[in-house]
Parts: sequence; C-alpha cells; structure tokens
Amino acid sequence: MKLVKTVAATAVLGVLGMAGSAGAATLEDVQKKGHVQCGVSQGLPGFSNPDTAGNWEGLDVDLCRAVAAAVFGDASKVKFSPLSAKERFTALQSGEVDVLSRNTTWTLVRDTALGLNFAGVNYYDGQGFMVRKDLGVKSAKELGGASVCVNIGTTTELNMADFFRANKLDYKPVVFEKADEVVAAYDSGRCDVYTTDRSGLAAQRLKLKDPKGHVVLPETISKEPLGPVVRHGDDQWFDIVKWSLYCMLETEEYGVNSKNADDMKANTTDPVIRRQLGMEGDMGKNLGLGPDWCYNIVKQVGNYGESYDKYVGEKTPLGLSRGLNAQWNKGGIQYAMPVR
Ligand SMILES: N[C@@H](CCC(=O)N[C@@H](CS)C(=O)NCC(=O)O)C(=O)O
Repeated sequence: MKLVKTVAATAVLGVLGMAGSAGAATLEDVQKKGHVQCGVSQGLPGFSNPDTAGNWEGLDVDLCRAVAAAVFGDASKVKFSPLSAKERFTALQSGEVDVLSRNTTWTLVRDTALGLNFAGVNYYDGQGFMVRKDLGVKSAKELGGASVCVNIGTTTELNMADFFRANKLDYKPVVFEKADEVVAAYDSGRCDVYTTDRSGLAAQRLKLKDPKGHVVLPETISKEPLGPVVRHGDDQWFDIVKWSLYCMLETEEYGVNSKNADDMKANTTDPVIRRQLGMEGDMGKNLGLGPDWCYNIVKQVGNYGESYDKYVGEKTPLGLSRGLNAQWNKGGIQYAMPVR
C-alpha cells in the first residue's frame, strides 16, 4: 500500500514538474537558457534539413532562427530537436521544445484537444500522390487496389483513408514512423504509391534513386496549411512566434530584405517600414522584446520571399512556384497582419 502511494505521489510530481517546464513564461525560460529549442523534422530538404556541415537549414528552420533573432538579436541562438511526425506533439506539450516548426498541418483537433496553438501558416499546401512513371497511371482515381506508403501520425494517413473511402476504392496502407523508411520502402517497390504533402513529395523525391522516374498525379486531395506551433497557456510566447512570422511576411510585402535593411533603417520615410524596423511605434515593447526585434529578423534571416526562394523556390531542387504562397497582392493568399 505504502509502495503504491509513493508511486502515485511520484507520478503526480512528475506531471507537475512537466507542467512547470511547459507552463507560461516561455520567454523567461528561453532567455534563461540562452537559446530557443525548436522542434523540426528528421530531414526534409528545403524545410528542415542538415546541410553537409550538419547545420540545420530550410524554410521551417528560418522560422526558428527568426524567433531567436527577435528574442536575442542573434539568429544563431537556437537548437534543433529532430522529431518524427508521431513524436512532435508530445515533445511540444512536455516542454522539450519551445516551438514546433515542422511542416505541421493546422487542424481543429490539434488546435484544441492537443492543447496547442498554431501561430500562422508559413506554407499553404495540399496532399498529393506519387507513382512510378512506368505504371502509366494518370489519375488518383485509377489507384484502386494499390498499396500506399505513408507516415504514421500524420494528416496524410487520415486524408488517404477519406479519399479512398469517398471514391469507393480499395487500398492497402503500408505505414512507417520514420519518413526515410517510407521513402526507402516506396523506392524499393514495396508499395505502388507514396502519398504526403505536395511540398513533401517535391522534397522527398530528391532522395529517390531515379527522381525523374516518378510522377506526381494531378489531384490535390486535401488542404494542408503548414505552420509553427506553440503550447496553449502562454499568450506572450504565442504572440512572439506569430509576429516573427508576420515580420518576415510584411517586410517582404513592403520591399524590405536582408540586403537593404540597414539602408531602410537609416533613410526610409515610409511609416510602415519605420514601425517594422523599430524607428516608430515601439512595437517590440508590446511583445516584451527590444525595438529591433523585426529588424534583427529581416537583417539576419531575411524576409519570407528570400527564405522561400533560397530553400524551396523555383531555382532550388524542389522547384516549387510561389502559388498560394505568393503575397495576397501578387495572386497568393499570404497576408501578414499589420505591424502597427
Ligand atoms: N503535414 C502533415 C504531414 C507531416 C509529415 O510529417 N510528413 C512527413 C512526410 S513528408 C515528414 O515530414 N517527414 C519528414 C521527417 O519526419 O523528417 C501533418 O502535419 O501531419
């Protein structure tokens, strides 16, 4: 009996301890430890992937670096935790990471029941299918009876089930936890189809033995708004992550970038840019940060368009056109809330 009580007490303490580390005042915790701990993927080219020297880079990684630039004035003050799709939410809930920036789709259940807040959308996407060219398949509607390789713990798994059920098609899911296992299984012919976000298909196809030997089918079967995530219960940290993303987006909209940020800071008379770069309005104070929070982001990390072009855009191996991710006044739906 005594033993049971001790075990129960330890369990309660354990939970409280966990809640403590995952509770409010994330900004204070981050400042104390001297870095932002950012949850990323285990290696998704263009989004979060270690370069040849082992440094993490990509569109999702730049969001982590932006938060570090906003908080510390130093984009390098960030550490990365590579997480599988299945591990990612527990890592955030338990306080192991301060922010999750890992091609994660914003859904109602994740936003509520999982105790999380999505701080915006850094890539509007949708789910697609890839097959070997020599199969001669032209449409997803022809996939009846196919075996489909997929990652566990993803929206991908659920959308796939919806799609086949809605179209009254049989299929055989072949599931793995690690993304590289999914890719390897597909590449070795263990399944006919590989399904994930279209951006993921563009990224993972680079790992196939013969990337050109595969086609992405025309159907987009879901909405996948991908964005950074924080825990419920810390509005200030939520605001910091949210406005770090908006800073990247709104500076692009107003033509501020890493190369002209100093010149703009010294010479611009545009009131919007003056607020973005901290010469007017003291926006940083409202976030609990210094006046240069957004200047540091754009100077050290770049605006959204710079990051997009560098890592996933048409001139990169992923070759993704801006599409939905163009600015709202350039035919897309990326729309930063005003920094004012
Ligand atoms: N956006 C979907 C899928 C995310 C996902 O984890 N996709 C896999 C396949 S592209 C992945 O990112 N793997 C990379 C990794 O785990 O390193 C979700 O949020 O559930």
